[in-house]
Amino acid sequence: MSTETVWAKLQSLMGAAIDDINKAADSSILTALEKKYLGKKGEVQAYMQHMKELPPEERPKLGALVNDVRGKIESKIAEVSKNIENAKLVADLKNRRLDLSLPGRIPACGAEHPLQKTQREIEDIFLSMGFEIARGPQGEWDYFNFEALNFPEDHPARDMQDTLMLENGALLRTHTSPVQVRTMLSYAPPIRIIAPGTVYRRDDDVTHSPVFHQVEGLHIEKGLNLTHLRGILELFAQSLFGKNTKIRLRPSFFPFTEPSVEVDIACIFCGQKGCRLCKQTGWIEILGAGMVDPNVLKAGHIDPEIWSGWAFGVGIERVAMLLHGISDIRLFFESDLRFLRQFR
Ligand code: FA5
Repeated sequence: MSTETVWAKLQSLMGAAIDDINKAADSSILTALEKKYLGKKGEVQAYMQHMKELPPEERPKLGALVNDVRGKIESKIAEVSKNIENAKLVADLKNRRLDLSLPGRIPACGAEHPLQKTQREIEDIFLSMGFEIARGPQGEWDYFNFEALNFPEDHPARDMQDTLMLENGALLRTHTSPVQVRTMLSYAPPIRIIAPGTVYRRDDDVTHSPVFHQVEGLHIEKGLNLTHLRGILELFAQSLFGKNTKIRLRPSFFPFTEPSVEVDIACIFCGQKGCRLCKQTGWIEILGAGMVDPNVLKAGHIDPEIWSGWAFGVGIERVAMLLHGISDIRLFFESDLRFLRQFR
């Protein structure tokens, strides 16, 4: 056979192969055709046997021809195979009667707990004023929770905080104030910290929980006085409750501050006209505060002749209840999704 004859035959073989492939209805037919034409013993390969009949200079041409035909058949098979796959997919989708207009499935997604959110908001306000975050243990020594804070042993002031005792002079801290002394003992003044955390008391009603959360604030510097405390707390109240929020300081008593104050905000519910939530007074108490008692500075190894300080302690639940108009503290701890979802 001459090269021309082989070429002509290969052309017609390719035509036949392409016709067959175009007609293939499924992938098993395609596989059979691939074997028939391109397999080791297939029809295209068979032409290589004519190689020895050709003069040596013609042989590379035959090789190239066979490869060319093989390549064209291969790409035709690939093309038809893809078409068959697509047609199958379309048929599948039709058979499944997939309704693309149905709403998708929304995956269950958690959200920040309202107390966590309120804590973070309080932290952000003080962090933006240059305060740092300090922490202390929840299981605390009597010394840090009471004695170093100027509550003498057996003093009636201890009754203000009904305490859950552990063993060997340890207890569950009743407030975050022990972090004041721990911080003073660890860092030299000036000090400017807030200490958020969980605290415990033997308390249980709609506004009091046995487990609750406070944020302590402590600022120690030279020459501080009550007006500095007032300025910072006013900024704090305005950042949380709105920029026109007014505050007032009322005399109070804590063993670890002198003077001590309770801080009220003008009622955010009635605009001071008087309502159930402010008990018709126009004011709502939000926190306790005062100038750090010299005895507490001494317990923290800080000289009260040189340094002075102010401190405050705010209940996170109380703030969250005010911000969201919640009247029962227990809602925060019941993990009822109908309640929690409202804070997403
Ligand atoms: C104290 O705990 C002081 N350590 C605060 C303080 C710090 C004063 C620094 C001065 C200087 P008090 O017992 O008032 O104070 O508690 C502070 C806040 O914690 C209260 O205003 C209230 O919002 C919250 N609180 C107290 N007991 C409970 C409770 N059982 N459940 C929820 N919140 C509570």
